[in-house]
Amino acid sequence: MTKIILIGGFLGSGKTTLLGDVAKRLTAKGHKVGLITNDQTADLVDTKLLEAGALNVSEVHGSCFCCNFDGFIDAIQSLLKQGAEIIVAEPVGSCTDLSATIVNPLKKFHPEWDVAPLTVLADPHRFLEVFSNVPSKVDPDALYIQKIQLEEADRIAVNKADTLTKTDKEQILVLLKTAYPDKKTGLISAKTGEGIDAWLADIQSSNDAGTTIAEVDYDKYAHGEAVLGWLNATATVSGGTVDAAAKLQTLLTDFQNELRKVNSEVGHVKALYGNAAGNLTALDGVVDVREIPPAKSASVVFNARVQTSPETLERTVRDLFAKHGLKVETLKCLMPGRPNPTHRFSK
Ligand SMILES: Nc1nc2c(ncn2[C@@H]2O[C@H](COP(=O)(O)OP(=O)(O)O)[C@@H](O)[C@H]2O)c(=O)[nH]1
Ligand SMILES: [Mg+2]
Repeated sequence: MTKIILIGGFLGSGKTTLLGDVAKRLTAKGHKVGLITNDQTADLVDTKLLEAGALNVSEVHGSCFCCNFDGFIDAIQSLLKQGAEIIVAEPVGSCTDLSATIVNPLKKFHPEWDVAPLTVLADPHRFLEVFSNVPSKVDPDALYIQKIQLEEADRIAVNKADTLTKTDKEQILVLLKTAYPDKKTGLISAKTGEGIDAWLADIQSSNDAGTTIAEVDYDKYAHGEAVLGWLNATATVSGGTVDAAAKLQTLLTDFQNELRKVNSEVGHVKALYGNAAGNLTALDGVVDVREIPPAKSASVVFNARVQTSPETLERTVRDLFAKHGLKVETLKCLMPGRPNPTHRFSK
């Protein structure tokens, strides 16, 4: 039976990293895996990054899975036609209410598929912003989205365990057990593989998908998304992409410094630059740049989700690109619209 695995979680929590890791683990066991990425608009870093890892990826763009359920189904069916047996999908990081709008509709309308429990990832720092007194620059309604994501999850995995001390881990495990005594929760690292085999074995053999439907205040949800400016751009590099990793590090650090001047919290900034990939997942976070298999073109792909207006974000990115010798090829900047799901199950 075709297996559908959904991995949700807020921007920057590690979904794409986990998709890549899971695909490799399942492929090594002889399974044919198809991945689905999702975004409000085209030119998605996640898709190109996963493709660079030689994985089979289908992208749903223009709308999130919940508001374009049929587009999601089309993507699944196209991967199945190509022989996929297990589909792993990553919804947009600012989306929630997935149990009501995707998991339960999938179970009802496609009983021929086996839907795995909905896993929601959380970045440990963001998790502590939601559950302890760690101060946060994130808009309260965006924090509300993260809370609902966790509430509706069948499994919660606090990711990036490799960055945590023993004391941090203990604190997070206690908070998880206190807030969600009835859920299976734990710590994983998509980077080192810690906890992944056990989690994967569990969701592959369980049939409790979509058990919880959260009560969602769509006004708060819509506002939590609307505080984020959303920009996807591609560019060419006038000086070529020699020393790509160093150039990307400078580009992202400059961008971080510009955002610091106006104190705009970062949801996720991600970029591909030649054979380098880079991420920034918080305004005060560390720019993470690494080498990847050489990209097919020398283009730069740049995606930013930042707590600011689309106009300010676009101006800042255009100035940044000009300063770094990048010529814009495509650029789309928007504020996510009010979510209007294709289906919503109330129980
Ligand atoms: N240290 C560490 N970093 C991680 C881990 N998983 C993801 N990341 C990093 O977190 C950033 C965001 O990851 P990504 O998978 O793109 O997040 P997404 O927005 O949820 O898809 C990237 O810099 C990743 O390298 C992890 O387990 N440990
Ligand atoms: Mg992603």
